[in-house]
Amino acid sequence: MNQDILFISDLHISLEKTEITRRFLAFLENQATTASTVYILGDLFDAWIGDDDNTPPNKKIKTQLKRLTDSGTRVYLQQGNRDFLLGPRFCAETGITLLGDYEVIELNGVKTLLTHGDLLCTDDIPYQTFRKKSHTDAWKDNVLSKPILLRLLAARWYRFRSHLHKRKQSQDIMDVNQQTVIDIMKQKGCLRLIHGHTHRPAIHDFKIDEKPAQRFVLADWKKDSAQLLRWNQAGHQTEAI
Ligand SMILES: [Mn+2]
Repeated sequence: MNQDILFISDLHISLEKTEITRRFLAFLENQATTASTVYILGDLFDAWIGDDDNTPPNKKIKTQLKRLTDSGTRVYLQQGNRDFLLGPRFCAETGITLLGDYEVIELNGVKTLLTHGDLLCTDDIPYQTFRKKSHTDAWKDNVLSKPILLRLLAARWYRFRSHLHKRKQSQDIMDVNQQTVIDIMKQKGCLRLIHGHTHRPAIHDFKIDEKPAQRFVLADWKKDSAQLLRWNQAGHQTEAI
């Protein structure tokens, strides 16, 4: 039995980005079926407006995820800042397991912290303020009670605002805050962190209390490039999809 563990994030699947959807469906049928476990570390979708939205390509993706989990591959998902409304119904329909904002797993005997990454960008104060508000039950209940069409329009508006926000902010503010990274890794007792969100794929080496630590940043998927991070007994490698 293959014990490979695959990590992906930031696919930002949407109706318009047909090539990314195609790549993801191919990934589910190929690499994912030969792995023991797949971790999707957030922003699978460019906008998720509720588990009741079955507009394309959502239904097809749910069906293929279900097929994968039925075949025995475990799939774990963290919410991103774009798809934090992914909930229990989506999990029930696909057989995937939703993880919390911070999850600690063991990879080759090393405690490894998983997170989407937006919580690490603590220099972006307006975003963190919005995040706090939008993660309350009251905010979510209010949004999810609106008709789908209205939510689709609202999502477009948010995406546009987020685009403007990103243009206006300096590059540094949109990246992780190194002190926040160290604080949370110490708090969780981890010397390895894997996250996405920043769209700055890299492996960063640093020290926590004189001990070597590593931060893996997963790549976002684009029309012409997509990546996965593979872990197995031999170690890790980045692969193009
Ligand atoms: Mn993100």
